[in-house]
Amino acid sequence: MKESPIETIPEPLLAGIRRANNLALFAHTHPDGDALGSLFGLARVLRSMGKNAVCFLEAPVSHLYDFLPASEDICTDQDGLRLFLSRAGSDIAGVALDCGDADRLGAWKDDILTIEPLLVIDHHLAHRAFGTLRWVEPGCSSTGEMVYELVQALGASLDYHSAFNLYVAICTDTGSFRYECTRPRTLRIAAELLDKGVRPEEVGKYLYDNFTRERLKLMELVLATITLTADGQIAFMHVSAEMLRQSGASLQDVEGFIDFPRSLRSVKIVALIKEGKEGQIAVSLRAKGECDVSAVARGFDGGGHRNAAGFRLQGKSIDEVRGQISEVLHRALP
Ligand SMILES: [Mn+2]
Repeated sequence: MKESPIETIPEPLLAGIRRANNLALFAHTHPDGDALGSLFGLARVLRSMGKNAVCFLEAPVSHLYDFLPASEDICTDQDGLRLFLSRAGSDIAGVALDCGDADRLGAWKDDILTIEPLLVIDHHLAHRAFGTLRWVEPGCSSTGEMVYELVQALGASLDYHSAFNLYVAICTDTGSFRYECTRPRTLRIAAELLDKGVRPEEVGKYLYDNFTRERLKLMELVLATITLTADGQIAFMHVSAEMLRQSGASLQDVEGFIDFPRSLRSVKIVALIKEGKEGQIAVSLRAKGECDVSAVARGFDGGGHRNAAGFRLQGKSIDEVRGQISEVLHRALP
């Protein structure tokens, strides 16, 4: 792959952004730092180009990310989206960021898929095509990195707040520049963002020293569930609805907990089983090195990257899910 993928951005995708005066921006459901940072960063840039850019989110921004210099133009209501679409008429482009497939668009998927053109910008290896025009770059660490390249290609300028958002996006998806997706280009882009005034220690403070007491309590309960199998190579961990109730924390607070079992020296694969609403179980998988958990996730109709993937199941208990995936994970070991 070339140092910068800038020349691989499809020209019609750039033209679609340049042409439209109204831009409806979307990220994946339960957005993480990459999704939100990319969304807010791009929205600011588009507005600096004189465009009417609105970020549509089906839920308010998680308290884990409420420090992001978000745009004033966030809409969290579906009628607002429909009104925006009807007012914009044909002078519109939709942009879906960090979404590996159409289902990840969430509850408003059907409305979003009517937008023409719908431009898709994503870096998931297991990307399943949707939308009108796609720019998918699995070699990029994060969608934040891609948005940076996009801004260059558009000839637009990044202000401090956009740079801050993109830096958070890249930090989140690279595990603060530790994962193998971190390339020389990733660090060069990070350096450009520091030149815009971003301070790594400030971002670090918000990302890592930002716990509530409820979140720490939940962490205590969740870490106590860690079990190891296959000579310590596979770690299971879970979070139940009861733990959420007991701690007063929310499912959003679980983000990042999976890194603790992953940090065990012997561990090659981690499975975090989360009990959600209405009998839904979400499974997050992490792997080190050559283990490919995206293949495992695809087997359960999920997706992701080689070392970070996930899927959902319905109507099963935590124990049943652990039993069901245990053998598949053993087979994914090197
Ligand atoms: Mn991402």
